[in-house]
Parts: sequence; structure tokens; C-alpha cells
Amino acid sequence: MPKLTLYHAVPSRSSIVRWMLEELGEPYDIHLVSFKKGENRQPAFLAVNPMGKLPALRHGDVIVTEAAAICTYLADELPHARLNIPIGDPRRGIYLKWLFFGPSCIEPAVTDRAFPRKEPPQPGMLGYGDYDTVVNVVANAVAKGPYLMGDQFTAADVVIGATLRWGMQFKLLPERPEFVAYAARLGERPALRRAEAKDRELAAV
Ligand SMILES: N[C@@H](CCC(=O)N[C@@H](CS)C(=O)NCC(=O)O)C(=O)O
Repeated sequence: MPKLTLYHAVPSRSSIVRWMLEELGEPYDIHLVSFKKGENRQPAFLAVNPMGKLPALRHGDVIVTEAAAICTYLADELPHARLNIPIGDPRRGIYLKWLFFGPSCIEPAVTDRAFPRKEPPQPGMLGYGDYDTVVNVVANAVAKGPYLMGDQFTAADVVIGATLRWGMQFKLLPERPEFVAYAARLGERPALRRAEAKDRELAAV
């Protein structure tokens, strides 16, 4: 098994990937990148991710960036953890939909709300449509549970769950009962607790 290294900073979206790695239960290294020192804009890191952004993951000679892509990649590369829905399974389409829905619909809906545009956008031009529809669609998806794919916890729960937890924490998403209950279920997962404890330790240094 090639070595896994997470390029990480606390707080940042790389904590999503740390949670995913803890769910997988495989050993991994952490390579800290300091935003304060501007390390993410220095040539050594730009060679890893020319966007200058975290997270990035190195797996042997492979580098993957974008939190949702990394989670999708890891779930497929390490299928024994059953965090993916494999090719050929009729549920894979819905699983992929949720993996993409986080960064392509929830995130932009939330950031547009946090930083409103000067000109009102045409909803038809926005990939996510409108904020309320996004919120309602996700609330319906997590209402039944326990997870997005029913009884199976998957990488899609890491991506969507992390986004909902972050959005509620910063009051950018409403504390809908469906979101609160789903976030509480996720919060009981030992892997998430481990990831948070390790990040708290790093933040305290
Ligand atoms: N689309 C990227 C977003 C990554 C991102 O914006 N990361 C932030 C930290 S949460 C970052 O690296 N910011 C530093 C900067 O832009 O200078 C993903 O989902 O991974």
C-alpha cells in the first residue's frame, strides 16, 4: 500500500479529508502547511497544488486535490472500508450525485449568501439554482437516515456532513431539525471524534 500523506492546516477544509482518513483506518502522515507563513503560495506547495489550496493528498506518486475528489478517490482506492458504492452497483449514481452536490451546490449557495452579489443573479444561470431549494433538497435527503445512502455510511456523508456541520457552525445554514439530527448522528462516529481530537491537539500547538 503506497504511503498516504495529507497536506493539512487547522482550521481548513483539509479536516474533511482527515475525517475520511480516520474512517478508512489506514495509517497516514500529516504534512502541515502554514497559511500564516504563506507556505501554500510557495513553489514547494504550488508544485503539489497549483491552486495554492488545501487539502491535497499524496498517495504514492499520485496527488489528488479538491476535498470531494480526494474522498471519492480514497473510498474507491480502499474499497475494503466500504465507504464507496462501487461501479456496477445501481446506487452509485445517487452516491456520486451527493459527492458532487456538496462542492457544486451547497458550497456556492452558502458562500453567495455570505457574500451577496451586487447584481441579483439569474437563478437559471446559477448551478445551484437558489439557496432555499438547495436547503430543502438536502434536508429531505438526510431526514430518513441514518445516512444519505440509508444504512451504509459513505464518503458522501463525509463531504455533505462536513459541509452541513460547517455551515451551521457559522450560521450560514439553518439549524433545521433534519440537519441537527444528522449532524448529531455523524458526531457519534468514533472516526470523526478522533479526527477532531487530533486537530484540536494541532491547533493548540
Ligand atoms: N475547492 C477546494 C477549496 C479549497 C480551499 O478553498 N481551501 C482553503 C482552506 S479551507 C485554502 O486553502 N485557502 C487558502 C488560500 O486560498 O490562500 C476544495 O474543496 O478542496
